[in-house]
Amino acid sequence: MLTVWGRANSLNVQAVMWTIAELGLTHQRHDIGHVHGGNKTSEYLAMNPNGLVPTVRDGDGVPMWESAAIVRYLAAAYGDDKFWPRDPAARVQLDMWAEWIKTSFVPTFSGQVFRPLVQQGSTPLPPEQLKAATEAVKPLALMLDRRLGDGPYLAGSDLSFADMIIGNPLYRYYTLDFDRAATPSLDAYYAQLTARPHYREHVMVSYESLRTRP
Ligand SMILES: N[C@@H](CCC(=O)N[C@@H](CS)C(=O)NCC(=O)O)C(=O)O
Repeated sequence: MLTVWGRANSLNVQAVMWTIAELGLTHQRHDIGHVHGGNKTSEYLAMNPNGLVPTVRDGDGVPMWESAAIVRYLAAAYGDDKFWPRDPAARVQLDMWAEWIKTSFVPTFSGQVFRPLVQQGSTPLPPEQLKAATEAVKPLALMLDRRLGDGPYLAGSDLSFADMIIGNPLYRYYTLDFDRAATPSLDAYYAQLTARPHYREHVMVSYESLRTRP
């Protein structure tokens, strides 16, 4: 039994929950973080010194944090060879894109576009700031679009751990109202993900409550 600490509307919790669901693993989740609080208590910090969500425990194992590391753990522990290629040379071709989305796409999109827009409150973002931010996202979306090609998934016909990390921010990317690059392959990839029941349940989660700071 897996125990997950983290609220359902956290991007990083969603990657873990989607993975758990795709792998069909038994779990329980506790709402922690943002309006729920609970992530700065000494008990929580003893599990996750970052004080962020998610934190996961597999049975009575040592707690894990950092969502992408948790996704990789779950994939390696419970996924088949398609979900987690055992061949390091095959796996790195997927993993480099998973790493890239966490370290390039998400900081640019979430940091410069999503969070400023969602948290702008009654003071709209200056148009020139928004324009510069959206222009910064476009080459990254185009890069992913070129890599995806015919898909339907990053690895081709089979869903893998890398899709858990790459597909995860796309719900916010596609539902936020802002100027996106024309990316037919990325659009088709997102459409494919939205047809998956577990993606719909765990990733397509409203972010309306994030408009209010706790
Ligand atoms: N790199 C970490 C980032 C974790 C993170 O920033 N979590 C956010 C939610 S997405 C958080 O805990 N925010 C504070 C809160 O929810 O109270 C990961 O991928 O797990």
